Order: sequence, then structure tokens, then C-alpha cells
Amino acid sequence: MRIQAIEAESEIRATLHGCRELADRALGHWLARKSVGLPQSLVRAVSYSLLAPGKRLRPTLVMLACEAAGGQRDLALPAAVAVEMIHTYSLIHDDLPAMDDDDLRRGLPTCHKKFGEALAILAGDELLTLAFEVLAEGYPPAIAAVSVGELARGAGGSGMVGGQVLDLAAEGRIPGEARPTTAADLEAIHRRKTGELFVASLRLGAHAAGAEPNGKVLNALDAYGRKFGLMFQVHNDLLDVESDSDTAGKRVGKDAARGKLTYPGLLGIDESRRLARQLCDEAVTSVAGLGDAGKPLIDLARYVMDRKR
Ligand code: GRG
Repeated sequence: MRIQAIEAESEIRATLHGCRELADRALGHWLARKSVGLPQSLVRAVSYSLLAPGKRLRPTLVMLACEAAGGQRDLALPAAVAVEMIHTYSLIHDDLPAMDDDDLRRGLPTCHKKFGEALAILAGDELLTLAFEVLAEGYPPAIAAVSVGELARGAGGSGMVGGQVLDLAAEGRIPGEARPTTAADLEAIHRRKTGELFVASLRLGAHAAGAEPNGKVLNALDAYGRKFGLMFQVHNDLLDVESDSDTAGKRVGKDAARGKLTYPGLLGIDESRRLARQLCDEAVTSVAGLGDAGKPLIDLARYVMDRKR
């Protein structure tokens, strides 16, 4: 059993490395292709944040979902790039003084610390817009149209942006919005704020492979994405309590300092760890029916549970 776990970990490390390399190359390619004629300051700010050393977890999910649906990794690349652009825009905007006010991201000064607030806002806007352009140019029209809808749902008010509003409301910072306080509220915040973009990543990968709408693969990926997203967030809250900023590559301990609604704050550390393990098991069960094609997703969920940043 122990040997199997060690083998699974070394396999997923190799898979993550391969996906990260592919994603980085594709990001560089699309950035170069779409930067011609743009103001150089904008290109510098966008490149700085997008090419900073992120884990490329969402692009990896796009690629693994594409393979789980029977496609080749290459097919997933435009969608992988688009999702990473949306994710990076959200990090740039989240770090702004009006939001989470952070000065360290991916081990580097945040975009607004380096380039000023106005250009950081515009770099985020550019990434948000460019993501959809990449989908439109990267796929045949039918797949592009479905993909644009998926990404908009994951990123917009029903997903990430809506979740961010509720997250700020929990800190009492959105006038007129009820203040979320319970564990159910917290789950609803994270389902939107981080979960929906994970679900969209998986669905985009399946569409790139030409998966049947509402078929077995898409349903399994949806269930996996929901559990994976929540597990990721519970674990993220734990890292904020338990890690240090050198290891995490960002400021830690800030959630409690700001009185944020978090899993360790609501449930305690031990119960949060138990919940993260349970969600991991449920994510694994969701894709067990996909056979060998789903194995990298299983190994990824277990690996992410052990991450330190
Ligand atoms: C500003 C519209 C808007 C949304 C912001 C996702 C988000 C909403 C804010 C990020 C704040 C945060 C730290 C959330 C916790 C989960 C999370 C998204 C962590 C960062 O993702 P990783 O760990 O980062 O995948 P890397 O840098 O590896 O890509």
C-alpha cells in the first residue's frame, strides 16, 4: 500500500511537471501572439503576473479532464490558457488595496506594488478580456461558443465574482448585502469564489475533447470539481493558519487578523482537516468510474491535500 502511494505521488509529480511546462509554453505563445501593437506598459504588467511562477493547477485540470474524456493534452491548451488568464486577473484584482490589499503574490511583489494601481486594474481587465479571445480563436466555432459560456459562468456573478462579493460581505464590506456567518454560508461562498472556476476548467477540458453534453464523463467531472474545489479551499484556509509566507509565497495569517470567515475559524483545525480529507475521498469516488482515464485526477486530489503552497 505504502509503495503504491509513493508510486502514485511520483507519477502525479511528473504529470504536474509536464502539464506546467505545456501550460507555460502555451501562455508564452498566446501572450506573444496577442501583444503585438499593445502599449508596452500593459504588456509588461500582464506578462509579469501571468508568467509568474504559479502552480498552473487550473490548466492542469483542463488537460487532465481532456484526457479523461479521450482527448490529447494539446487540444486542451487554448482553454488551459484562457482559464489561467481569468485566474491571474482575479489574483491581480484581489490583491488591490480595495480588496485584500496584499503585497506578495507567487513569491513576487503584487502587480499594483510593481506597476501602480491603475495599470494593475487594467492588466486584470486585459487578461479577463483576452481569455475569451483565446477561446474564440483557439477552437472551431461550436466548441468555442460552448467554452465561452462555460468560462463566463465560472468567472462571473454566478461563480467567482459573485463569491468574491459574498466573501467581502462576510467582512461587512458590502453595504446592503446580508452578512454570511454560518458554515453553510462559507461553503456557498467558496463554491462560487473558487469552486466554479475549477468546475469550468474540467468542463472546458471535456468540451475540447468533444465530450458528449450531459454524458457520464461530464457528470463525473462536475462532481469531482465541486468536491475538489471545496477541499482546495479548506486546505487553503488551513495553510493560512499553519504555513509561513516563505513556503506559501504569499502573506499568511491574514485571514484571522481581518476577522474573515474561514473553516479553521468556524470548525477548528482538527475538524477542518477531517473535512478536507472527507472531501478528498468524495472527489476520488466521483471519478472512480472513469477507470484508468480518471487516475491522474485521483492522484491530483490526494497530492493537493498534501500541498504546502
Ligand atoms: C477579484 C473578481 C475577483 C475575484 C477574486 C479567487 C479570488 C477571487 C481571490 C483569490 C484569493 C484567494 C487567495 C483565494 C483562495 C484560493 C485561491 C484562488 C488561491 C490561489 O490559487 P492558487 O493556489 O494560486 O492555485 P497559484 O498562484 O498557484 O496560481
